[in-house]
Amino acid sequence: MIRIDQITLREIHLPLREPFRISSGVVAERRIALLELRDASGAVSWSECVAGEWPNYSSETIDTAWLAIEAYVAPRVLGVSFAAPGDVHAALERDFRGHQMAKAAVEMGVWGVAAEQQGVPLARLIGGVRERIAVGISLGIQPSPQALAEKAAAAIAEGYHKVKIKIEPGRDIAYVRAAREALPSAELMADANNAYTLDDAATLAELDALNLMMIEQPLAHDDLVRHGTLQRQLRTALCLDESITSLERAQDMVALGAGRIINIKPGRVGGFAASLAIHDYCQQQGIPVWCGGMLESGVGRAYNVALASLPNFTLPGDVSPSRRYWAQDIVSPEWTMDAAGTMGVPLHRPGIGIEVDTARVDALTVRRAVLRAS
Ligand code: OSB
Ligand code: MG
Repeated sequence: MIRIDQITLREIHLPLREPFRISSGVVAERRIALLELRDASGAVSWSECVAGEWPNYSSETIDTAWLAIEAYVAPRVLGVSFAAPGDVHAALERDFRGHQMAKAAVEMGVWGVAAEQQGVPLARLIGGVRERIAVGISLGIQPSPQALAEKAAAAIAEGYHKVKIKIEPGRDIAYVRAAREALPSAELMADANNAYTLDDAATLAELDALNLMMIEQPLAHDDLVRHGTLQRQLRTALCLDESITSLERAQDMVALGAGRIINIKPGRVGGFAASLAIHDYCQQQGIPVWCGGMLESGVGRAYNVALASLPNFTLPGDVSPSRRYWAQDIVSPEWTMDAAGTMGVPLHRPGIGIEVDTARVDALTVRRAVLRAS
């Protein structure tokens, strides 16, 4: 039984070590919404809303999520008794469309609180089986193919198991080819964040020659049908990110042949219950999954690490160590990668496995709201 009686919502500003550029925009400083949830029994956990600064990845932003959490999501959870954290998702979906990232921030926080309350690590609570996860890196669009090849080579030398290359029209084939020539046998993939249409199919087919693990979300965020058309023209597997907003969309991907791999981001699908359902469905269907990232702080990362410990997360995720993003993370210990390119799943303490540096969070906070049951 779990009953959340208080949620403290904060916005912090955290500068990235270097700007991150994708086809639809660039971010240099993250605006991150953090939640601190307290259960009636006194158990406390933190969670993070992964909505971006601008609606270029999905329609949500930190500002829409802030409003949605205050006005619609928190009132459905505060003071309500849930038998299990898995029950929160259905309560948030009933007569309440969209706002997946806002819903996920609260829903995942309830999973974190449940782990605290039950005295188990979050990864164990959700059925994780790995003690360490393989780490990949997502490289933003670089100024030149040469610059990209150098970054990719440095990442592989550091131990990363996979290098994801952001692409857009005009910065695609030459860039990926340069990385492939520098790294003939490395696990490389490309992510277009919706930048292409079927008119670009010939360009995308050129990527087939570069032996990529997959091409992520080349076409529009909500377009499964055309991804199906494109997949039939390519040898390389398509991986869907933006398009998979629920279990049903994962089922549609399979029905339409719109892709062969799914990047699961719990924020994009409304939280852990939906992530677990997609994971289980993909496992039955023989579809490998991996955990995506949204440039999370160490708080959001804790949830991604726990998720990536599930059995069908068989491909390295975009769950990189704290120092890849931040001069200093807001958690202790920071997330680290060993020389073998793996990250430990925290299994020796209950809850999400890290402490939040609250003094630092206070210093970085630009707004704050305390929400209670009415
Ligand atoms: O498409 O996976 C994406 C970051 C922001 C928005 C979209 C994406 C990304 C990443 C970053 O690729 C992955 C990470 O957190 O390291
Ligand atoms: Mg992506």
